Amino acid sequence: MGRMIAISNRTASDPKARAGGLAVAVWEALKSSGGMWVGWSGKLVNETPRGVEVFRDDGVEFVLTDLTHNEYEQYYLQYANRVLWPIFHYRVDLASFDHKAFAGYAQVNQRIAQIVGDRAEPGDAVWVHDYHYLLMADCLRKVGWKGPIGFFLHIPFPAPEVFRAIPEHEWITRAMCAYDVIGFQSEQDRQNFIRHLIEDNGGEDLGDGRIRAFDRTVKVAAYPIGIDAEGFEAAGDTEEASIAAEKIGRFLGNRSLVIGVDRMDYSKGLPERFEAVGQLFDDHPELHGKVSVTQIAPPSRSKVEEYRELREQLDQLAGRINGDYGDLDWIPLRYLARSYTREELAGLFRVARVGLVTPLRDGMNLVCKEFVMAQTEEDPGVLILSEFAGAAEQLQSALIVNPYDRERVAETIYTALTMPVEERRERWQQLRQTVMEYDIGWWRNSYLHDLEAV
Ligand code: ADQ
Repeated sequence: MGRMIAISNRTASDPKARAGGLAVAVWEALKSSGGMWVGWSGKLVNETPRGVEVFRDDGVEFVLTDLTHNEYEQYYLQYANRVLWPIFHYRVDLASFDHKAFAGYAQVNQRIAQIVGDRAEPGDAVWVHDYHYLLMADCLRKVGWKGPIGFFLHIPFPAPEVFRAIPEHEWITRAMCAYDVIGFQSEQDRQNFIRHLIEDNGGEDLGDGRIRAFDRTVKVAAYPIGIDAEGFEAAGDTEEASIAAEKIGRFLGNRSLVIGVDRMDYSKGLPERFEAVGQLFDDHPELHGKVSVTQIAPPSRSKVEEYRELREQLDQLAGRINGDYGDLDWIPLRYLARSYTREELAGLFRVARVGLVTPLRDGMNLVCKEFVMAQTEEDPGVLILSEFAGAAEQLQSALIVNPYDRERVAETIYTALTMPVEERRERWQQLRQTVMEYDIGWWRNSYLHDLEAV
């Protein structure tokens, strides 16, 4: 095969952005084929840029374009983040529909497709990432590209009944069928999409993972994304990790640490999690002063109103819980609205007795896999995982919870805190094996194997 061309909203053009798992996976795929990475530069301008910024780094060619303020507003803030993100996470109540925003979204897809079409050569393969570019294959076909195009959706694909709330759903589905391979995080997502193709759009299941719809044949499969498992394990052994562990140790004393780490997003179930923590201290006064819950949640997308409201809600809830249960020498729930490095997180996870990963919906969720890899055999912590995270399909040895069930989540935290070390070890060993086997390299190879077979 020729070069790989990746398209995503943001690229890892900045070497610092290459630390995360996904960026590394895509980077490796591009490097080995002398590939190209196309996306937004992160800069905003007043008029549609005529040119692009092109540079090479370590054999990978970056092709970046600025967005106009208007494009940013319609494509990114409105359509991607206030239509697709909420709907795909089952939050029809938070979606705000707007035909103009869809037009802007389609235009940016088309503009990026033109940039790629001008540069792609026969033999290349295109790999498109995430919900910002659902229409990309159709746009690429319009500019004459005939080679293979794969798509991977990092977030959930909702039940068809929910997806159909999007006014432009038919247009989107038809455009998606221009892809050759569509990858989802979970079996559930794959089934939702197939059901939508068959029940709502007259598609036909060809029985070999391929579906025929809108006069096209598309391979639809689940490729659960993983992490750089060995790398994360090693991050826990660094000095930076020890320093973070020691720092939080000073605050903890001999209390047990329950930790949560999430982007501040309404899909992550943070208010529900805080309520469950309140319930735990209500039900178990014997834990007062003995447990410290720390939630790390850096604000994201703060230009979107729903995210500002979430921030206020969390401030209030944390204040109330600490007011109700705290004491002169004890803060029950600490909530830090900032981010930490991978090494620091690995150090904090290692100290933690319980990892709380309770999203209301999550494509995969990588934090739970990172939590597993940061544990040691001697004294492994317990993972509490939402049944609505894609990762729950793989990590059945975690304590699986319904994040809406406050009382049950509280009881599960109690179970985790009092679990004997033998059971903790047994569960952790199973989890670790899965996270190691289905790591980020497995994900990339299995996806690219299918794309190359097109
Ligand atoms: P996200 O919604 O961003 O990703 P997640 O999978 O948990 O969610 O990945 C977050 C990454 O950011 C993790 O590597 C985590 O360590 C890091 N992170 C989170 N909070 C942090 C903090 N306070 N400080 C530093 N780092 C922090 C989307 C989808 C997911 C899917 C991924 C990958 O929503 O479902 O798993 O893409 O496909």
